[in-house]
Amino acid sequence: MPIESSEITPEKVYKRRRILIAAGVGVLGVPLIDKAYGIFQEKQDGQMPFPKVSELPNEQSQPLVPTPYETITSYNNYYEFGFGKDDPSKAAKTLTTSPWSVEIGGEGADKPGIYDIADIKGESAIENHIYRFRCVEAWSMVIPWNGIKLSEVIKSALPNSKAKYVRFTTINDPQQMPNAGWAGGPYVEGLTIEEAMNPLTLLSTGIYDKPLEQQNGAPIRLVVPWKYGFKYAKSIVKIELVEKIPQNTWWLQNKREYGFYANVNPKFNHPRWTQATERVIGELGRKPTLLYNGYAQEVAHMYPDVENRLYFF
Ligand SMILES: Nc1nc2c(c(=O)[nH]1)N[C@H]1C(S)=C(S)[C@@H](COP(=O)(O)O)O[C@H]1N2
Ligand SMILES: [Mo]
Repeated sequence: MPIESSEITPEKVYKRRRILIAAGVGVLGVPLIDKAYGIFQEKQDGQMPFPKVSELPNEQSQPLVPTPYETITSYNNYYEFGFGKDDPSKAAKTLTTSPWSVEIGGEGADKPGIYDIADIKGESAIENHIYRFRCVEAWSMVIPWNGIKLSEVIKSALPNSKAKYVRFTTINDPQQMPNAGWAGGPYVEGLTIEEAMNPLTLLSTGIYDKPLEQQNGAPIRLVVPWKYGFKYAKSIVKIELVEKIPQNTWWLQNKREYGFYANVNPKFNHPRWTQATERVIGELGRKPTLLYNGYAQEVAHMYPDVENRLYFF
C-alpha cells in the first residue's frame, strides 16, 4: 500500500504532547578503531528469506504522530558537541549558523560554486514532510521536516556522467564545537546519485516550521527517511558529485558494524542488538521495525537484491 498522502504533503497541524525523555547515552559506540573487516560479508545466520514488498504487512495502519518539538530538539546525536543525548542541546548554541555557505563541486558537477544558504533556499520551494526517523541504535521518532529536495540542488549544479555518488562534508571547527574532530576529521556521508535524486531525499532547513536548531544540524542537514539516522549529515558545508563511492564516518569508525547503504531493515540485526523492533521515544514499549522504515514503495526499486546484507548496514 502506498504511503498515505497525508505523510508526504504539507501538514500544518502538528500534535504536541508532553513526554518523558528516557535519559541515557546511546549505543552507537564511542569511536573505535576497527580492523579492516571488509564490507563484503556473508549474510547472517538464521535469516528468514526475504518477503516480496507486496507481501509486507500494511505499513500505514498507524497514522504518524509527530514527536513533540521539545523532544526532537533535546534528544540528539551530534558527537561534535558531546557523546550524550542531551549534550548537543546544551552545547550547540556555540555554533554560528549565519552567515553560512555551502560549496557545491566535485568532478561530476559542470556548474560548481559556493552558495549562500539563502540562495540555496531561495532557488527551491520549501516543502513540509512528516517522516519516520530511525536511528541505528533502535530508537525512533516522527519528524515534521521543512526543507528542499536535494535533487533540485543537484540539478542546478549541472551533473555530468561522472556524478555517480554524492559526498557530504560537515563543519568541523574546534573553535565552535567542543568535540570537533572526534571522527578524525569532519563528519562525512554519502549517497548514490539515484538515492540523492529520490524525491524523498531532502536538505532540511527546519522542523515544525521553525528554523533548524544547531543540535538538529542547522542551518542545513540531510534527510533520507528510509536509512538509519547516521546518514543524515548535519550542518553541511560541502556537497560533491563524485565518481567513486564516498567513505562515510560510521563506516570509517567501525567497518564491521556500519556500512554505506544503511537502509532500515528488521531482518538484518546490528552485531550488538536487534533491529527487528524499535523504541519510540516518548512512548512505552517497542514497535516492529519496517523495511526501508516504511518507504519500500518509494525506494525498494533501487536495491535489486533484497537479501544482500550490504544494503542494510
Ligand atoms: N555532523 C554530524 N552529523 C550527524 C551526527 C553526528 O554525530 N555528527 N549523528 C548522526 C546520527 S547517529 C543521528 S541518529 C542523527 C540524529 O539527528 P537528530 O539529533 O536531529 O535527531 O544525526 C546524524 N548526523
Ligand atoms: Mo543514529
